[in-house]
Formats: sequence, C-alpha cells, structure tokens
Amino acid sequence: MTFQLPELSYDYDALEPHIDSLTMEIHHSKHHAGYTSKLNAAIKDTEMEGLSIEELLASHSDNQSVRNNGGGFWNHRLFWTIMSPNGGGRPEGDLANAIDEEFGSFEAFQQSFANSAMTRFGSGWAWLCVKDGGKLCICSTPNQDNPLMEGGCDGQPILGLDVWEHAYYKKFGPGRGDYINAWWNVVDWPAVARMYNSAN
Ligand code: MN3
Repeated sequence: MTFQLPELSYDYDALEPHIDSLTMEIHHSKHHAGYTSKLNAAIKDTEMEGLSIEELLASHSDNQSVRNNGGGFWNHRLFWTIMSPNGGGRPEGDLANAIDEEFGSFEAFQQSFANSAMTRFGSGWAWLCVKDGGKLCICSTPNQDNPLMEGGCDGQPILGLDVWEHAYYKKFGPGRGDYINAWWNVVDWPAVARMYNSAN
C-alpha cells in the first residue's frame, strides 16, 4: 500500500484573496506531493510498509524520513480540509462552548493561537488539539512534527496552521502576522467542529 496525494475539494484559486492561487498550487502539487512520494520511498520494502499513517507517526517517528515526510503528508492532508472558500466566521455548538470554556472567548482563543503560530521560530505548525474528554489545548511543533508523534505536544489535532515560509512568503513576504490574519477568513469551522465531535 502506498500513500496518495489527496485531491483538494476546491480549486487552487478558491481561497483568494486570502491565500493566493500560486501558493496553493505549489504547496499542494510540489510540497505535499514531495512529502507523499518521499514517505512512500521511506517505507518501501521495510517492516513499516502497510502501516497506517497514524501508526507510522505514533511508532516510527524516530525514523527521520518518516518523521519529516510522514508528518508532512499528514499535516497537509489536515490543513486542506480545515480551509474552505466558504470559511471564516466563528464556530458554533459544542466546539464554540469548549473554546469559551477553555480560553474565555473566541477572540481570546484567536489571540492565543496566533501567538503560538507567531512565536514558532523558523518552520513549523500551530495546533488546536482535543484531549481528556473534550478539553482543548493549543501547542506548536517544529518542522513537520505534530502532536501524534513521540515528542510532539499532546492531543488529537483538529486545527493546524502551517507557518513554513512556503505557506505565505509569495503573498506576504516576511509578514507572518498578516498571513495569520488572512487565514482566519478561510478556516472551515464546521469541518473543525466535526473533528472535535468525533475526537471527543
Ligand atoms: Mn506546508
């Protein structure tokens, strides 16, 4: 079994003007495709072949190629599904209640999440995770690490923000904060809420 680059459910230009078309095209067709093919090469003809991506990340992240490319494969697969041309706004229902309970308000959550993304030095990700029966937490990981790995931060990720320069530099240059502000406009809160409810 090999891993396949997932197709996007929207066009490369669908997240304009917040995330530009060329960035989306390169990010998906070059970066994510590269992680996928290198992951397949790393597990080919080894005892890891046939394991799920979650099993690989949980048990084989000491293998540097699995860690980097398996992480890249999983992280981007999540990233595309938590964005939508109809995104933005704020969550509703149980997820909204859990955010209010943990962070005080949606605005306070946004500030804390953006701070986690801003203060990640170099390349990495910011995460919103679920743990302990519905409790939310924010954390950040370097490179393509994620919370599913040994040594990642704890919990099941339901929202992830890619803060590698390849995710924003063409449009925003070094302005990571401007990218984060724009990204809130494409977050697919119903998709995040579905993951919250199933992780819970
Ligand atoms: Mn990326």
